[in-house]
Amino acid sequence: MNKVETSFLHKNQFGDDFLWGVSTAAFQIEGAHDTDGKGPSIWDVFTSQKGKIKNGHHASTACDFYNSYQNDIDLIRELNIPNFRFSISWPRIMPTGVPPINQAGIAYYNKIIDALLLAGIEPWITLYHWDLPHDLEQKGGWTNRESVNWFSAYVEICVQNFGDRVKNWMVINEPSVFTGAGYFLGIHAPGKKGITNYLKAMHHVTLATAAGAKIIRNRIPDAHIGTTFSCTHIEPATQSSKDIEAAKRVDTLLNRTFIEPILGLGYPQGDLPVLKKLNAYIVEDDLNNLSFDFDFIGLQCYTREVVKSSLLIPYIGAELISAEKRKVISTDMGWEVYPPALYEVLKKFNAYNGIKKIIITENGAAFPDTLKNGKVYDIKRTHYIQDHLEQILKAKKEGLNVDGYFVWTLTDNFEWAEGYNARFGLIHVDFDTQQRTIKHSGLWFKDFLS
Ligand code: IFM
Repeated sequence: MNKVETSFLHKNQFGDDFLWGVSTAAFQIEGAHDTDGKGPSIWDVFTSQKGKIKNGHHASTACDFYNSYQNDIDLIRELNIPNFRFSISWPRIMPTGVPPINQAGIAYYNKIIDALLLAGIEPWITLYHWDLPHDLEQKGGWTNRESVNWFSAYVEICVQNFGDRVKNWMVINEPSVFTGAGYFLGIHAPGKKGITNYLKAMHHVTLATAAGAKIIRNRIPDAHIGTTFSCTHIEPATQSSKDIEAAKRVDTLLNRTFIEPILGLGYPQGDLPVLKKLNAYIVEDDLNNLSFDFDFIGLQCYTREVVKSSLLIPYIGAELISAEKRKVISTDMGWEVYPPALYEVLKKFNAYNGIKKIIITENGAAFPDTLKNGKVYDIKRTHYIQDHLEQILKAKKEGLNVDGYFVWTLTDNFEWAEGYNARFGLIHVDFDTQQRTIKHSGLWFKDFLS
């Protein structure tokens, strides 16, 4: 008998107030890339460039959530999931990133919010999940300090239009990932490279996070405001002092650099000297404007990283040893399956004084699905979720702060540079027909939440 039948997990073990949900992002699901006045985002442009995305995939249609949202909301209800996280596409409501507003875009998100509320599902909005309007990128995107003002104006429009019904807000999704991959490595949109682009983007995004949160607080007094960070448990490859120091630098970069200024601790320049270069972009009062007292912090953890010292890697002097090299079990993303990482990051972030509440706003896995007789079997994903929930239970039993868990993600979708091959959904999507089939993991989650 496999573990699915023997799992004794039930949502009641996590307490009545624990929040259960599922997370998505506009660009990964909506499609309708130029419908009803939407402007191009940096991802529309990036995906149209040759060689950027595996197999030449693009997201012009994606899961067609733009048209099939009602069907997908019905599926969320069928799965007993009470909270739905989605993001607003900035260029859908402001095609060039700045006014004028595209009223059709506002109307679209109003329809989604109203349909969710009618279905008894609580909407959770992410304001920025990586799809910057292309016109703003032409002006430098996040490397331009003006981006803080552009973003603030966009946040104003969102809260004015949706704040009467939406109380749960997340300002920015995973700043370390989109600045690192998009402005330093050039493997995500907008494809920029280099330390200068990266550090400028880092500072402006952090300022924008605090500025956006303040706007929400001022406009929606009863809002529940958070922002999300990707995080990972870091271990040194050996107990040599070189590897331990290297692991500390990687931990600083991946886990601390974006959250510490928000918590009022400033950038961790002492533990990662390259961050001192940020001082060139920090102007008067910036340090005061970097922090905000969030109601919750969203943590998104998928794996751990094992680190060794390496003189060949500039700025950080460290290298990640891939799961493949370590010959450990991994997902289709090449990420090690290591559930204790979730417990470890909960312990780590609980140690900060300034965090009021922690919600796991993303966790999930890309594994291949087996289709047989109209059913979709994905036992590995089911186990992955169960094993991570067990780590949360362990943390809760030890009294650690953790108040919610959102699965990444509802349907298989466009997984950025990986295209459609990495399937993370609780619901299988046939991308030729757009047919949805609830997977075994979705059925298990439904039962668990019943
Ligand atoms: O698909 C992404 C999501 O957009 C951000 N967090 C990680 C997920 C899996 O890679």
